[in-house]
Amino acid sequence: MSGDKINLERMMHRLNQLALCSRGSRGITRLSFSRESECANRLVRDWMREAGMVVRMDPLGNVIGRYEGRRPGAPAFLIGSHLDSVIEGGKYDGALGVVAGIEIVQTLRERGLRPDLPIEVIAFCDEEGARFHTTLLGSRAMAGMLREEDLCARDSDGITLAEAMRSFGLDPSRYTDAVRDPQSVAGYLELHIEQGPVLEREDQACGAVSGIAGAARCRFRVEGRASHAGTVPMSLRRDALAGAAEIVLAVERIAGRMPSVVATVGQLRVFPGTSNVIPGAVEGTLDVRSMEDEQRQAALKEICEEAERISRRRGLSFTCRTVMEAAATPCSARLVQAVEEALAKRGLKPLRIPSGAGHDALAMASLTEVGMIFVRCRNGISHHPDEYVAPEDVGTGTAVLLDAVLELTAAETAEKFLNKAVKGANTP
Ligand code: HGY
Ligand code: MN
Ligand code: MN
Repeated sequence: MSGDKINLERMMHRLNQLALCSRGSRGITRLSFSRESECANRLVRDWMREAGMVVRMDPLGNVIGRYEGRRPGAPAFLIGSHLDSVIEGGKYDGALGVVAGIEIVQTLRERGLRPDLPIEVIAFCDEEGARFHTTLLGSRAMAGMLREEDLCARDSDGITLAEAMRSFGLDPSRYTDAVRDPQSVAGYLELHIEQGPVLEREDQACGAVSGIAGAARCRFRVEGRASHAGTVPMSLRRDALAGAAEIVLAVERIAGRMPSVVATVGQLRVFPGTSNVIPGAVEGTLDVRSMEDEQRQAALKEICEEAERISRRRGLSFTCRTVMEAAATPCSARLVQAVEEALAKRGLKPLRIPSGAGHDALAMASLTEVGMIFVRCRNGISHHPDEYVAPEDVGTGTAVLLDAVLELTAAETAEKFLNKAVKGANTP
């Protein structure tokens, strides 16, 4: 069996159907626990069933399809990605990995093939964190890293994650039931667009991911004093937005001095936010990443110290809270090798690319061995309506995924998993 047998036309049609599950008219906006995400979940559930999988939704809202293997009770090999998007993002980020996972199982089924290990395809509910700023929600829950306090995160309308989950028919108090037993899984492989320029520069459709950058996501608040915009002299103001603006420039300056670090203030909310009131408070998000954990931690420390200095000088207060932190994570040598063998099978170079972007694989690495396959995307553009992947690259990436999964779920390469008695795991 070779990866050439996938049905590319079906995949492109499904990617276009998923793209319709979006709010607004510019790019893709499909936030977690929204009408748009329910629309996507429904499609994915139907496709998983069509592919011969038994489908369930876990307590966090991850949609999981299972295709039994020939060895009953053997740990499952996991593939998948996320269904949520950023605001006005692209139609391939996350969705491509879910559609590709379903496609390879459907291809196996249509050819009457059953691997030794069972395969599970996972459509994670919230990787981006675009709504609650709590990224990797679904995968962190599965890996046992979600904390009760995460359920109290609020979106821009003040709705908590727990309330959003309840409105979706989920019981947030059962979040710990989403945790998987490490004994019940045999690895996780995610296909994802590169969201960067390397594959284009190397003129190659796809490559193996060597590791994923560590990240810290923070929320900060700058507090001053709201006052009349017409009567307070400039020298007597405690303008929270002017202070926040100086802090944003300090973030850019500090990260700019540290080659392996990137830092972004992606969101600023001004209070009370009317044109004739001096801003009394500003709330913002801070995203700091690096392949070097010490560099990331040093950058965050220096940013906060500089923000406090700026605030003191301006008679403001500055507070900052880390809402999510993940260490830089290497991919498993076993999975990288399987991907490189699959690349070589197609005459592709064994390219290894570090991922500056975060992925569910970052959280899943706390549960099991992880690997990723990157697919070329035009000009490296992502998190933007212009995100684009050529259909032939979708086909090549999915074929590489199928070949790698066939290798990783076969008895001779998975024997260390096959004779592992699955100790009461919650194998669904
Ligand atoms: O933010 C990221 O790196 C990913 O797209 N969630
Ligand atoms: Mn993504
Ligand atoms: Mn993304």
